[in-house]
Amino acid sequence: MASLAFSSTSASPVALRGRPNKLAIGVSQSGACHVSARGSDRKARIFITRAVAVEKKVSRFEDVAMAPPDPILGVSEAFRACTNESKLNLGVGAYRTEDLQPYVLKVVKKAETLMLEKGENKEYLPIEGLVAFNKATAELLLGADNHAIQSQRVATVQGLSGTGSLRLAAAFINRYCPSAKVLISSPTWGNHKNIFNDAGVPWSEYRYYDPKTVGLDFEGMIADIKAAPSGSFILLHGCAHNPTGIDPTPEQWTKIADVLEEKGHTPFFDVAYQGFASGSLDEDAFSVRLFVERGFEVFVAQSYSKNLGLYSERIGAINVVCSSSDVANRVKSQLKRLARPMYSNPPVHGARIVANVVGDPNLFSEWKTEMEEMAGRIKNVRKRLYDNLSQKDKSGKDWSFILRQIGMFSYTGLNTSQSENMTNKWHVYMTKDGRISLAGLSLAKCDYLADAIIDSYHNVN
Ligand code: PLA
Repeated sequence: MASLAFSSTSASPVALRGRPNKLAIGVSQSGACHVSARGSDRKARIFITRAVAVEKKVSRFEDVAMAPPDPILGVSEAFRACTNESKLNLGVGAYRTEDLQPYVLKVVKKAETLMLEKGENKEYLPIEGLVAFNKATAELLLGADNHAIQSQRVATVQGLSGTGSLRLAAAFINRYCPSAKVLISSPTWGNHKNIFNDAGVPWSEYRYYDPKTVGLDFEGMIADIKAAPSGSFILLHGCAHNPTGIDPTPEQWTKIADVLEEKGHTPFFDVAYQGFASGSLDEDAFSVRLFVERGFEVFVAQSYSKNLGLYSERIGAINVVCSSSDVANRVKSQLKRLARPMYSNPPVHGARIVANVVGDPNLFSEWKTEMEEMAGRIKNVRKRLYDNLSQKDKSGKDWSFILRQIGMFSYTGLNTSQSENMTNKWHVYMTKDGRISLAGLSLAKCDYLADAIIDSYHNVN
């Protein structure tokens, strides 16, 4: 007779209820199953069928604790559960129309129609992804005439959007630069820390945001980057810093490059908002192009979630600009080697959309127009929110920092309790760090939001 011991707090015979029951299951050769209890209940013996025994079996994962909700994506779950009519989801950075509806770009629909007409197949992609996409994405980032591209010094591998591309690069750093540390800005997009933690890459923070000026702590940033061990990877947001919406000026980028050069650090750019910050793809690639121009070896993770609205297609790339084509070939081969056991090869649909849009001059120019429209709507909402706040708030507080921030977000300066008040009292769903996504706001809702912010700022500590 085989037997298996396990403990249960679930429904059990009346005699055992309320006690942590130590039970033993026995299965006889006939397939009948009996359960016996230990200690004072030892005599209790119940014959049950095998099926019932399986139902009552306690999980081997009993000690697995409930994970906390994700600080960003968990906000959307809470929003969905809320029944209040005034509710607003300003948590995740996802673009909405003025009617607060999700938006599929017209160029995306056109590209998809073309793909259907061509009758594309669903064969596996190579590990590195769609070749036409990899070419298009590197050119979009660096400019088609960029010397690094022309001399084949860029290793590009299609990734599972921005997050997956960052994760692949982190795995590469862990394997090939095991003693190197990554420096990330304080604050940064919350998932950066998870990505490097899970990849086993040590990280620390450099100063970035100065609450006093609600601006960049440039001196602090430079001092911390200088103090980092030589050869560190410095994670930089290419444009539209998340969550602060504060970017270095071109002069400051030059100074940052000087310090990285001096210290032998490697820049690692996260470009999740190209075209979404200024409305111009080229302008938003300024920082990355500057570092490439200066001869750095550079990591750049790209995402098409925001600028092409391809959130759930999971399309992006990791580019490693290397000092020679030979090194680039080897780096690419190792990125592929890392990708293969993780997810084998990437999905094709989003890659084809990007390749079609970027590769067709008409679609490309239509995309730029639509992107300008999206960036423009966010700018209008930003301005309206500022106007409402300045008109309604009689305390004399200067809200102009909202106008100086760029991209999808505004970092309001509201603390955790104030942010909680926004949600609990006003049904405005947002992250606890005081960040609001202006892409989820309409002109019509700015008035309501301004009331919520003023109340939370002045009446909650
Ligand atoms: N990098 C930064 C700086 C981001 O803000 C985001 C997305 C990503 C990478 C990854 O996006 P992707 O994987 O979809 O390409 N940040 C969002 C969503 C918009 C999120 O948290 O996943 C945000 O609300 O912050």
